[in-house]
Amino acid sequence: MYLKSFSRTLARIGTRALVMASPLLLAGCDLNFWRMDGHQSTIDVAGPVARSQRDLFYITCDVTFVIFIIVASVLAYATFKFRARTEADAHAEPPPQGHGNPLVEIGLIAGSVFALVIIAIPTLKAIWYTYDVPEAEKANAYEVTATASQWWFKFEYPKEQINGVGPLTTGNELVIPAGRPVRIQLRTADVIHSFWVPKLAGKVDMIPNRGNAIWMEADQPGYFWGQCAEYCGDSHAVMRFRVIALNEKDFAAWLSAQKEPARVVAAVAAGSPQAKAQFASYKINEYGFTPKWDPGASVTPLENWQQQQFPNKDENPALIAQGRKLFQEKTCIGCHTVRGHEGVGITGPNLTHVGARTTIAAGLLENTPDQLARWLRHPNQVKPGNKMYNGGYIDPKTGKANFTLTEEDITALVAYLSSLK
Ligand code: HEC
Ligand SMILES: [Cu+2]
Repeated sequence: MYLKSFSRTLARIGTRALVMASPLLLAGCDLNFWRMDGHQSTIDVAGPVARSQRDLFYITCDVTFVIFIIVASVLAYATFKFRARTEADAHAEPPPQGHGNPLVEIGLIAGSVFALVIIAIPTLKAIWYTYDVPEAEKANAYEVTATASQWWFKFEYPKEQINGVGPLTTGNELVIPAGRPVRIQLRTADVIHSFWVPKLAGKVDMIPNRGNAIWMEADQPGYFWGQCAEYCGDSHAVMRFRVIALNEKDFAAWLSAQKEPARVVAAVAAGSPQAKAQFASYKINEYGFTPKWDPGASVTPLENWQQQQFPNKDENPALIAQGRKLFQEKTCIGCHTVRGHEGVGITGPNLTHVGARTTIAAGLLENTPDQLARWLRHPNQVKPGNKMYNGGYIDPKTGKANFTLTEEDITALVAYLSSLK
C-alpha cells in the first residue's frame, strides 16, 4: 500500500518536473538559448539605457527568487512533515486548524512591504534615468526624428539641413554616433507603432498627435536590430529596422556622404576605360575603413554595412541609365525621393542612397540584387498589404495593374538602385 502511493506520488512529481523543464530541455539543443545573445536580446545589452533596464529585471528576478525559495521550502517542509503516513491517516479528520497568528501575519506583511521597497527604489531610479538624457549629457545629445508609417520607418536629421530641401532624410536604417546619447523624437504618419531596439533601449510608442521621445546610447560602434513592437496591421511582424552606430569620424563621413545628391553614373560601356575611370572617381569622403572586397571573407554585420558604402566593382553604367529611365516611366518617382534625380515622392522611403543600405523593405530583406529583384517582382508576396503594391502596382479600387515590370525592367531597376551609394 505504502509503496504504491509513494511511487504514484513520485511519478506525479516526475511528470510535473518534466513538463516544467521541457522548454529548457528542448532549448538545450540550441546553445544560443543559453547565451541569450540573439540579435534582439535584452540580456546581452550594448548601451546604458538597456543595461539599466536589464539590471532592474535582474533585481526583480533575485527578489522573487528568494521569495520562491522561502515559500517552496516551507511548502516542502509542511508537505513532508504532515503527510499521511498510514492508510488510516489518509481518511482521518484533518488536525485542528489555526488561523490568524498575529506574529506570522504581521511578519508576512512586513516581509512583502520590504520586498516591494527593494524593487521600487531601483524601479523609480530606472524610470527617471531612461525617461530622458541625463542633465549633464544633454548638451552632447544628438537629435533625430523617427516617423513610422505602415510598414516602414523614416529617419530625419534636423541638424543636417540640405539647402532648399530640408533635413537629411533616410529610411529604415538609423545611423547614430556611438558613445554619445541620441534622443529620438517619435512620430507616426498613421496608426500607433512602437520603437524598439532591444540591445539599446526598451520600447516607446509612436502615437498619432503625441510627441513621444526615447533616448539611447551605443557603447561602441555596432550594428543593431530594431522592430516595431505595437501591432499596426498586415505587415506589422515584418516592420523592422536597423541601427548602425559609428565612431565620430565615420559618422561625420557618413553624414557628408548622405548629404550629397544621388550618385550619377554616366552611360558608358561596361568594363570600358571610361567605366573604370568613373568607378575610380567615386570617392567616399573620409571613412576610416576600407571594404573587404574578398568575396569569401567572413564579415561582421558592421563590416558588411561598411562594404555597402562603396559602389559595386562590376556595375554596368548602361544598365543603370536604363534603370533610371524606368524609374520615371513606371511611376516610381511619384512615391520615392531620389534627391538630384527625378524622384520626388514621399509616400515611400527616400531612396537617394538606398544602395548604401544593408536592408530593404524595412529591414526585412538583405539589400542584394536577388532580394531587390524579389521585392520589385512582387512586393505583396514579401510584405502583405504594403502600400507600394496596393496603390502603386495595382489600383486597389479596381484591382487592375497600373504598370507591369518585365524581368529585363527589374534587372535594370536593380542595377540603378544598387548604384545609389
Ligand atoms: C504608391 C507608391 C509607390 C510606388 C509607385 C512605388 N513605391 Fe516603392 N515603396 C513604397 C512604399 C510605401 C514602400 C515601403 C514598403 C514597406 O516596407 O512597407 C516602398 C519600398 C520600396 C523599396 C524598399 C525601400 C526600403 O527602404 O526598404 C524600394 C527599393 C522601392 N520601393 C522601389 C520602388 C521602385 C523601383 C518602384 C517603381 C517600379 C516603386 N518603388 C514604386 C511606395 C511606392
Ligand atoms: Cu507595428
